[in-house]
Amino acid sequence: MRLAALALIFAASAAFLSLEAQQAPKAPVPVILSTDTGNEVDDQWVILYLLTDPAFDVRGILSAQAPTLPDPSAHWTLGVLRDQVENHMGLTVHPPLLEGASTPMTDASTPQPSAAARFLVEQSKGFSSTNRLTVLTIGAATDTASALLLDPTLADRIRIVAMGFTNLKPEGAKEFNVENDPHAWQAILKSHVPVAIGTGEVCRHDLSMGYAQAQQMLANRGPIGAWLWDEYRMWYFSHVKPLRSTDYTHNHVIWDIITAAYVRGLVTTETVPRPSLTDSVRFAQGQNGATWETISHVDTTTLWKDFFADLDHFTATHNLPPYQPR
Ligand SMILES: [Ca+2]
Repeated sequence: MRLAALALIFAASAAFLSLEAQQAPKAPVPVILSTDTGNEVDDQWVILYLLTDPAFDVRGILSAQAPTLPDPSAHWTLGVLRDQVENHMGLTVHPPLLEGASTPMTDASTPQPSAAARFLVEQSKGFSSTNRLTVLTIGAATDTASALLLDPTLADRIRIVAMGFTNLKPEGAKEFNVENDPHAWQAILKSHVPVAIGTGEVCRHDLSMGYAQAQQMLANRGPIGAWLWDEYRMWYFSHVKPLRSTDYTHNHVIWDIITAAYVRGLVTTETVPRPSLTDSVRFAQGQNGATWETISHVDTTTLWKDFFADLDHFTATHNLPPYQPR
């Protein structure tokens, strides 16, 4: 009897402790973002989320190359990034912004040196395999892969959360971010760095946003809401809506935010065998026993609620410059 009573008391206090642990605010997650912002309209949402939600401790933002941007593309991206952070968000004090390499890797074992890759190696130094720095890759993976090649021990101190690949079928490896530097992904998959991936297929399913929905969600949200809506609207008319048609049923996808949703714990994932990548950008069998984490679902309702609560709080507490269409 006495033992049973003791066990009951122990179980009750353990349950209380675990509840308390769940309710205690979690420490912010240290992250570095690598983005090809300016190329599409979704990277902006990730930059905003990371810089407005106290759950993220942003240590730096790296500008990534993309062949669709003016040359030298990572330099151009850096300018867009600075404009977004300093002019649209009005931040005079912000995490360091670093320029990445403007050209992709030439093979899977030669790094493209850049200030961004060196910064990533340097920033990782206080981290370990039990306390990893999170690297969000939402453009070409050139700088992240180059950092791994510059210092292979980096694989023991970071984890990568990326938006990339169309789906997990062999031919599904082809996708904008991956095709912008397939060698980078060959190097990442070959290394033992932990990788979580959000594919285009899952983004399309869970992060599609219709014209009316975007308009409604971004209305009355101050200069930043006006900016995001303007960017969405311009992209929608140039890339989504068929020309000379009144068909507004097509959606656009806020692809890259899947990586931030992962860090916020708003996704479901599966751990599956980790593939390798061929030179023709197809998945092939990877090393025996190697795995990666694939995102299968995003809790979109909670994600948008959290995103806009952070944005509204930021707008209410900062003296933002009025939105000037550029
Ligand atoms: Ca992107």
